[in-house]
Amino acid sequence: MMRFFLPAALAGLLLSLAATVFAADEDGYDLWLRYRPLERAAQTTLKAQTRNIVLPGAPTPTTDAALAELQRGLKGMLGQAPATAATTVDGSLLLATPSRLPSLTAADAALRADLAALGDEGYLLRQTRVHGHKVTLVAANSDIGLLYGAFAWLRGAAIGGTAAASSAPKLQLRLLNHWDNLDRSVERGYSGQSIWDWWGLPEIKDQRYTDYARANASLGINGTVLNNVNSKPEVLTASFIAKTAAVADILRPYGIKVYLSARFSTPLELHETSTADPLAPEVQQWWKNKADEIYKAIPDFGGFLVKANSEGQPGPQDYHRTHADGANMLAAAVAPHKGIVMWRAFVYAPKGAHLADDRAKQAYEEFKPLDGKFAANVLVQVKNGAIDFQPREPFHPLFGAMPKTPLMMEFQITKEYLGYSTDMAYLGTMYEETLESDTHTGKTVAQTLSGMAGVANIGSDRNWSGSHFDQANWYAYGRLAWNPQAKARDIAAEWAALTFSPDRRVAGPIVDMMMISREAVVNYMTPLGLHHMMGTSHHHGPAPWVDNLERPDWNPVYYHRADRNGIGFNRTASGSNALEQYAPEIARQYADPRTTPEQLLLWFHHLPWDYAMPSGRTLWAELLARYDKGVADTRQLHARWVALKPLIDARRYADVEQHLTRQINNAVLWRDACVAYFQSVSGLPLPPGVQPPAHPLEYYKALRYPYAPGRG
Ligand code: BDP
Repeated sequence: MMRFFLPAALAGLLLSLAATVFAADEDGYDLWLRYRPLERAAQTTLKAQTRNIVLPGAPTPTTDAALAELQRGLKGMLGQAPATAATTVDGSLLLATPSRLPSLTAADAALRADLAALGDEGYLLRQTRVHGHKVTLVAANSDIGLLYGAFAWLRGAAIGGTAAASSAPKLQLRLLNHWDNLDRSVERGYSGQSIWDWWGLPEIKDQRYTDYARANASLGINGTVLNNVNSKPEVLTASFIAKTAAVADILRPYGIKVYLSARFSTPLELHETSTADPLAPEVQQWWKNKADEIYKAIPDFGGFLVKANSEGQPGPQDYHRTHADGANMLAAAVAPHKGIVMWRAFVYAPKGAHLADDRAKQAYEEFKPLDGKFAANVLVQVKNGAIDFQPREPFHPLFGAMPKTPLMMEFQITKEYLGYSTDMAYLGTMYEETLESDTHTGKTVAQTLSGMAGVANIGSDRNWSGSHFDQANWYAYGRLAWNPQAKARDIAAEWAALTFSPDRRVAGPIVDMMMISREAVVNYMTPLGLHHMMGTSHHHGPAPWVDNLERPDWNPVYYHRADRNGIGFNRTASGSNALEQYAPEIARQYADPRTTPEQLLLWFHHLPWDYAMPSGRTLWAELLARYDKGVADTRQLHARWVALKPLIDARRYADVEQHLTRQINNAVLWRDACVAYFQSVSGLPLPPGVQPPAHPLEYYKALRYPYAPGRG
C-alpha cells in the first residue's frame, strides 16, 4: 500500500484553508448562540429529527420565542428551518406541557412523575413515541420550561450533546446586577456603555434588548437589576418607571423579571418626605405608594436591591436603625405585590460609627446578630469573599452563619480586580472554588444559597463583554446559577465548543487555557493569599506601596503588612481573629500556617520572610517564584493561542492575540513592580536566577492611569 506524506508546511496550509472556508470572520455578537452549519452526517441525523415542529395549544409570547429560536438555530445549522405544524409525524420536534397536551401524561405515569419533579422551570428532552409517532420531545410544566428546554436542545444539537436530558434549576433567583448609571456610564464596566439607553427609552427599543434576553434565557437567568447599586433617586420617578416598564415588556417572554436598585434616601432626596427614617410613618407610606405605582406599570416587577450604609451610601443606620429595620420597611411595601428585597451585606461603617479592627470582619459583625430578624421576603446578598472581589478570597464567613435568613451569593462577572476585559481570566474556576467550599455547618457554600447575583460584564461593545473570552464568564455564571454544583471545566468545554468550535483540536486547547487563566492572574497579582494591592480608585495595576488614603482599610499596606521581618495579615487569635467568624473546624485548621491552604497563607498569617514553605523554599523565594509563574503561565496562554491560529477565524484570532500580548505586559508590570517593592521592604537579595525588575521602584510608583475605564 502506498502512503502519501504531506510536507508539514503544505499540511498547515490545507488546514488553514479548510478553517477559512468554515470559519468566516466573526465579531462575537452571536455569543454562544452561533448556530453554524453542521457537518453533513450530523445534518442528516438532525434533519430526520426535525421534520416539523409541533406546539399543541395556543401560542404565547414565550412559546413564540421558543419556536423562533428553534427555527433560527435549525436554519443556521441545517441551512433551512422546518415548518411548524399542527400534528406530529415521525420525526417531529414536539414541545409540550401537560396542560397543552393532556394526553401526553394521561397514560404515562412515569413521564408524569418525571415532569412533576422538574417544578415550574425545569424541562426534559427525550426521544420517544407520542400518538404512535417517533418524536423528539421537549417537555416542561410551563412555557418558560419549554423555552429553557428549547435552548438546551439546541445546545446539544450544536455540539453533539445527549439527546436525553432533564434539568431543573437548583436556585430560584438567578440574577444579573448591572452597575449601570442613568447617563449610560457603567461602574466597573469594561465593555463600552450601558446597554440600557435610558435616554431613548421607552420609545426606542434596541434589538440588543431582545438578544440580551435570548442569551440570558439560554442560561436560565431569570432576573436582572437594571441600575447601579450606587443608585440615584431619579430611577424611581415616573419617567424612569415608564422606561423600566418598556424593558420589562421585552424581557418578560424570556422569563426575566426586572428589578431596580433603590437608594435608601430616595423620598427625602426627591423632597417628598422630611426624613428617610424607616420607622417614620410618612416614609413607610411613601414606599408603599411607590411600590403600588411601580406594580401598576410592571405587574411582575421583581423588587429592590439595596446598598445601604456602605461606601457613603445612605441607610437606616443614619437614623440609628438596623439593616433589618431598613430592609423590612421596603419589604412591607413590595410584599402585597409578591416583590422581594435583596439587601447587600457589603458594608462599610459610615464615618464615626463602629469600625471593625479588620475590614474582613465588618459584614459578619453587623449581620450575624440580625439572623432571624428579616421579613420573609428579604434576602441578604453576600459577596463571595469578605473583602471585595479579589482574585482569590476565602469564602465569606456569613455563608453558613445565618441559617434563618435566605442568602444570595454575589459574584462579580466584570473583572474589576482581575485585569478588566483586557486580561484573560476564566472565572468559572473561581466561582466553583467558592461554591464547593465546605462551611462545616453541614453544607457547602452552594447549599446555603437561595439565589445568585452576578455583577454583569455586559455593555454596548459589539462582542458584549469587551473581549471574546469574557463572554465565558457571563456564560459560566449563568450555568452555575442554574446549577451551583456544575463543574467549571465542563462549562468551559461547552462554552468553547459553542463559541469557537466543537472540533476537539480547537475546544480542547481552549479549555486548557481557560482552566489555567485565573490562577495565572492570581500569581502575577496577589499570590499566596495577598489581596487588595491594586491602584487607587480605578483598581488597575500594582500599588502595594500606597499608604496615605483617608481610611486605613483602603491602603494596600493595611492588607499585606509587609516590613523588614515578614509579610501577611494575622487573622488568627493573636491578630484580628477574623478566623473566629468561621466554623470551629475551619478556625482550628487555619490557625496554624502549616495546615492553612498555601493559596490563603498570607490572608490569615503574618510570617517571617525566611518561613520554610512546603516547597523547601523560603517564603521570600516562594513569593518570587509565584510571580514568575504568573508571568510564565501568561506567556503560555499566548503561545497556546498562537498555535490555534489555523483553526480560528482571522478576526477573533487577531483580537484575542492582541489581548494576550497586552496581558503579558500587564503580568510583567505586576511582577516587576511587586518584586521591586517587596524587595525594598524586605531588604533581601534576589536569589540566583531571579530576574531583577526592568525598572527601579520609583518608576512603578510614578505610573498614573487617570483615564482608566470603569471608574465609579
Ligand atoms: C467595589 C467597587 C465599587 C462598588 C462596590 C460595591 O469598587 O465600585 O460600588 O464594590 O460592591 O468593589 O458596592
